[in-house]
Formats: sequence, structure tokens, C-alpha cells
Amino acid sequence: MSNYAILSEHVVNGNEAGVVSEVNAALANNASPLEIINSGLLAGMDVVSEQFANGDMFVPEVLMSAKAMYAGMDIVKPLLGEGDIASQGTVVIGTVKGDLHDIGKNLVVMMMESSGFKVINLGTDTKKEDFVKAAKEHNADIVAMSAMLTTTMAYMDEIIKACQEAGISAKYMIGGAPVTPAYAEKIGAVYTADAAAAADRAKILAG
Ligand code: B12
Repeated sequence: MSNYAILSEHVVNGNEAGVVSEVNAALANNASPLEIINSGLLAGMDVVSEQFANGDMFVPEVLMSAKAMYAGMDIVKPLLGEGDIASQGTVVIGTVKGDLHDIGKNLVVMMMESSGFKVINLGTDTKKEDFVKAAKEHNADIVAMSAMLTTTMAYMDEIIKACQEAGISAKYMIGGAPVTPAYAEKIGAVYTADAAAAADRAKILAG
């Protein structure tokens, strides 16, 4: 097995110590930081994303893989030159006002980051003004919203309207347990059922 295959396997297994030692070994062998990211760390997350979509991996395991991947990223990122990572675009994301659920939203963040997006994560209980401010400041390609309560879902419409009134020309993505494709269509947004599909759709939307 190549060293990169071993590295990706450590990511898939959520083996943080394994990732750290494999990344350090690769650097000691003069491997390029970008290749470590693409062929090792992100290649591992591709497998995770596929297994998660197929129901072969579950949330706690995905979070462990992400933690292991970030441990490797923390080592190589400072070694990269500006512009080394091709950016797919910028996503501003948050869980909407009144809603504190963030596990699913954080998975979306992780999948988008590992697909090459710059992600501005506004956290939970996010007001429309904060979405507008961040979307403007970071010139967002996509504004993404998560809601897990029937009572907070309606606020997504208000956020989109506020962004449009502020002249923001982004695409909108929404998700969360109560959200349906029909609701998304009604408010002018794109819906996906899970984080892996969210990252795939984001690539198409921002492309
Ligand atoms: C964990 C949980 C909590 C935790 C949240 C911890 C945290 N840090 O997130 C705690 C205990 C805090 C909590 C609190 C409450 N909860 Co709660 N909670 C859940 C539970 C069990 C799991 C949610 C979860 O994390 N799922 C796992 C993740 C991976 O899945 P996911 O969130 O759906 O995300 C995926 C997709 O939806 C999608 N996705 C998510 N966001 C986005 C965004 C975009 C842009 C896209 C494209 C895709 C996308 O991708 C994700 C990954 O694949 C659900 C049950 C359920 N069936 O969902 C109830 C649930 C959501 N909660 C519920 C309720 C009622 C509450 C409370 C009001 C309870 C109370 N009486 O206090 C409070 C509300 C607090 C608040 N103001 O937000 C109800 C909502 C009912 C409704 N339809 O309104 C549910 C459905 C439980 C139920 N059956 O009654 N909860």
C-alpha cells in the first residue's frame, strides 16, 4: 500500500495519531504539502463521504474522521503557499434564528471544506442580519441555511428575502429534518437531504 493510501485509511478510521505520524513521515520524505492534502487527507474524506451517503458510516464515525483529517491539515496548511488550494467558492452557512441544532450543519461544513470551499460558519441561532453581513463581507457564492424545527424553518424565507433586498447575488441552499424539496422550491432555494449531496450540489451551483 502506498503511504498516501495508508494516510487515507487512517482518516477513514478516524485514527488521529496515525494521521499525524503519517503526515510527519511524508513531510520528512519531502512530499509536497498539497499532495499530502489531495492524495491522502481529502482522498480519505472522499471515502468517508461515500460511505456516509451509503449508510455504511454514521455520524460519530464521520466526526472522528473529520477530526483526524483536521489534525493532518493543521500540520500541512501553514506550509502551503497562497493560492495553492484551488477554491471552489465561498459558502456562508448557519443554523437559523431560534434553532440550536448544529450536528448536521457541521457535517455540511466539513464536507464542503473537504470539497475545496472556503466556508464561513456562523454557528447556531443566526439572525438574518448576520447572514446578510457575512455574505456581503465575504462575497459569498452560496448562502446555506440549516433548520431542524418546524417552527424555525420559515425563517429561511426571511433570510433569503433579506439577502435579496441587500443586493446579494448568491445561490441559496437549505436543509435539515423538516425541510422538503417543495418548500425549497417555494422560497427559491436548493435542497439536499444530506451533507455529501450538499457538497456535490454546491460545486455545481458555484461552478
Ligand atoms: C440531537 C438533537 C437535539 C440536540 C441538538 C444538539 C446539537 N448540538 O445539535 C438538543 C438536545 C440540543 C436538541 C434540542 C431540541 N430539540 Co432536537 N433533536 C435532535 C435529534 C435527536 C437529532 C438531530 C441530529 O443531529 N441529527 C443528525 C444529523 C447528522 O442529521 P441532520 O441534522 O438531519 O442533518 C443532515 C441533513 O438534514 C442535512 N442538512 C442539515 N443541515 C443542512 C443544511 C443544508 C444547507 C443542507 C443542504 C443540508 C443540511 O445534512 C445533514 C448531514 O447529512 C433530532 C431527531 C431527528 N429525527 O432529526 C431532534 C429534533 C430535531 N429535535 C426536536 C425538538 C422538538 C427539540 C427541542 C424543541 C426539544 C425541547 N422541547 O427542548 C429542542 C430545541 C432547541 C433549539 N432551540 O434548537 C424535534 C423537532 C420537531 C419539529 N419538527 O419541529 C426533533 C425532530 C425530535 C422529534 N422527533 O421530536 N435536539
